[in-house]
Amino acid sequence: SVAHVKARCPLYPGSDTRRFPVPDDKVKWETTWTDYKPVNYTAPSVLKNPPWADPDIGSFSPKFNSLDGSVDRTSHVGTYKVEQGRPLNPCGRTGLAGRGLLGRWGPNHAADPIVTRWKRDSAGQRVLNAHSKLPVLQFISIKRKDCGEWAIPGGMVDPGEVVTLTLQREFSEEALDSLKASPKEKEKLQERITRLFSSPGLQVYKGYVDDPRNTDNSWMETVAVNFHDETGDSVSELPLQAGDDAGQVTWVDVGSAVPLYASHSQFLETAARERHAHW
Ligand code: RP5
Ligand code: MG
Ligand code: MG
Repeated sequence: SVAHVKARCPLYPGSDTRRFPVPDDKVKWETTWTDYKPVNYTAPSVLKNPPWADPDIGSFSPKFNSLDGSVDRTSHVGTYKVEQGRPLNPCGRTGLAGRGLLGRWGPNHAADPIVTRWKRDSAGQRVLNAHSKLPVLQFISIKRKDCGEWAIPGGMVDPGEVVTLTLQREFSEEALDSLKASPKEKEKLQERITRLFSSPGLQVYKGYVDDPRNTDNSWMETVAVNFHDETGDSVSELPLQAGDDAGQVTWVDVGSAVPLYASHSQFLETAARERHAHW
């Protein structure tokens, strides 16, 4: 796997904790580094013992690298090492030990729904990029409340939840604000969602996410799936409304010029290339 960069951001998100600086050539655990002294940090919100978080290690000894009750502690990238009872980040050092803002020791599983359509002009013709001459894709993007960055409306897989359901649920919560809808509105939203997610979609990524919240012992992994509406008729009618961890929601042109949260640009690049779209 590629060396993470955002997982080494100097200031840990949502805190005033600074990571122990890790240079590129010291990221790999295989590189001996006797002076490595990562800062230990687990956010107060995690230590409060919410239902989505593990207890602190000590009396708690989860089954790593396996299904642990309904919690999936297997990694998409293979078997990870466990040292002194703590799982080791498969991408190497981050300068921070503990869990930071993440609830699970080891992999924290997420799913990322990428809903796309072609960008069209007022006459309904597909818009081509002036340089690449390739048609431009647009995806439904949310502005994350935690960091203000634009992102795919993804979220965590609940224990026992199948990823196909996480994709639909997170899209509904963050891009359609389904949590605040009335029972009647919920029913209508559910109908649209079922239609939109009725195709299997195109899996564009499965693996480690270079997320700024990652630590030496906790990290994000995801499955990113592209649901594309060729005519755009159906997705263009979706009642976009930001909800949950999203502050805004809108259609965003797909391309290398737009900076996105964590490794999300990488997922969109794959989707664009697979669909012969501009990147
Ligand atoms: C990223 O964090 C994943 O790619 C996914 O988009 C997101 C899940 O975390 P929350 O949105 O629930 O914070 O690593
Ligand atoms: Mg969410
Ligand atoms: Mg989310």
